[in-house]
Amino acid sequence: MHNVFSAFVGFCMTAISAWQFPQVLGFNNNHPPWQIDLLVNGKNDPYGIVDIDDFKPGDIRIIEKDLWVNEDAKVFLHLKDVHDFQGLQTEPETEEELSLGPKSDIQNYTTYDLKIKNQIVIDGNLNVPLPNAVSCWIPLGQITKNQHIKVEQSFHFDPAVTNWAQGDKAKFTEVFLAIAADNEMAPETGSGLVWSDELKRCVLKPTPTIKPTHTPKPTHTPKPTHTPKPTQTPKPTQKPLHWPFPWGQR
Ligand SMILES: [Ca+2]
Ligand SMILES: [Ca+2]
Repeated sequence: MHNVFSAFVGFCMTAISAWQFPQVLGFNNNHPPWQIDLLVNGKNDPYGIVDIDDFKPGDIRIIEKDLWVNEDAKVFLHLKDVHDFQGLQTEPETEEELSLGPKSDIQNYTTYDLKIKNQIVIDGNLNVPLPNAVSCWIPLGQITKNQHIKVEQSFHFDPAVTNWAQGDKAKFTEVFLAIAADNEMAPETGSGLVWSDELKRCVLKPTPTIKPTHTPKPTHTPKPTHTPKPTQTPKPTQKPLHWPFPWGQR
């Protein structure tokens, strides 16, 4: 009855630039009721799903997982908590890091792509840096109950990486989430990042546009009451003057 699974996946490069994926896996038992039961590689406790080694710079490493849900579901993937380590220090690495300074951020030299049921979620041609796929829920789409669905993650390590990366390691946690297919919620990680379907990477959540508050219409100004025209003062009748004037007016 577990529907969230966390996989602790690690990279490491050996002294001969080979990569390995040691991992510590765990899962979350205490899930909200709106989540759907999800199995990853057939297990509620998928310890040891990923185990990859000999991953050379320039290599493409593909990791497949099988998902299964007991109800039609929308599935999301969250990669989080990326950390890098120096691991084994080789002599050429130590020499190069004398000028570079300590450096082990191999995740910044790794691009990531993702497919589910052979449908592309993150296209490899986009060369999305792995850190840009971290800290948001990546929607994987809807899957049908009681079917085995293949998820394929690819990691591409920069072929131009030099000695500084020898023996270096990076690790991150991954979490799958399944919710009911008719659930319209968009899960958030709390990191402030959300998935951009346009850019195919995690981006800062846009600040919601605040609608201006409604400006009330001015209250109706009553028309002035009809002011009666002043009554017309009749012009005094003028006595017409007639020619010839009466003698008495000359
Ligand atoms: Ca290093
Ligand atoms: Ca190292």
